[in-house]
Amino acid sequence: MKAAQASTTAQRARRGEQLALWRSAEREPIGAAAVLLPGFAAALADSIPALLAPILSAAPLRHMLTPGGQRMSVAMSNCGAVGWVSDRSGYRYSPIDPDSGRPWPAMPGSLQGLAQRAARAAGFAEFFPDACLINYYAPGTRLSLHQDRNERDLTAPVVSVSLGLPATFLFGGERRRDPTRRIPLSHGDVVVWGGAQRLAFHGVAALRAGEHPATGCCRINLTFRHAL
Ligand code: MD3
Ligand code: FE
Repeated sequence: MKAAQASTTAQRARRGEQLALWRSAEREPIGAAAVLLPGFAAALADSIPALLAPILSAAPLRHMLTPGGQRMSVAMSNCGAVGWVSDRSGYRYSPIDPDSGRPWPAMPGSLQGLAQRAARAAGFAEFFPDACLINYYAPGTRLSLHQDRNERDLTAPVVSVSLGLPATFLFGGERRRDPTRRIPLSHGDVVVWGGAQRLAFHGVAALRAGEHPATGCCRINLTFRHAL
């Protein structure tokens, strides 16, 4: 009975993903190698916050310090073999949560599977995420323009899953001063960033206050990475 229910949920997720792929001829190119998959995670999205609860109780959200000593506006945690950390000595991936001294919680198989299917749908057949960064946005939280370049193999994509309140993603070019495009991201949207777009400057505009049934007053973004 339990197994039958579990496979039904998984089947529903696959069907939702297939529909999402068909619906809008479904690959909206943002740039040469960034693919927006609107609603790709819709079937799983409502259940992800419950999946994150035990992870966030073992590795609570925290505001890390930038190398310059500024407290980040986004609260973060991680699951997976390694997690992204920042402090006065720099940005890096670490197998240990510096706040607890213990390994990060494991990445749930259902999330890893979702990220792999999204990567495959965007043309990345082989994607083995070993890190999932959990970003928590309260109203007013923003993420300033930056590049993600701490991953060893920059040919691997980054898969982003948006949950809860909508946000405006800012997508720039290869130089910080390049103009940015504003891309709305909603609950259940997935973006796969790879290839030519992998080192683009990007950020998130200040989150507008609101209420969402899945997350309450906030937005959560998961980014799956092959870090090591
Ligand atoms: C484009 N997160 O965690 S996800 C980050 O919504 C980050 O929390 C944002 O930027 C968020 O580093 C945006 C989309 C994203 C993630 C990684 C990228 C876009 C990217 C790496 C390269 C290019
Ligand atoms: Fe980023």
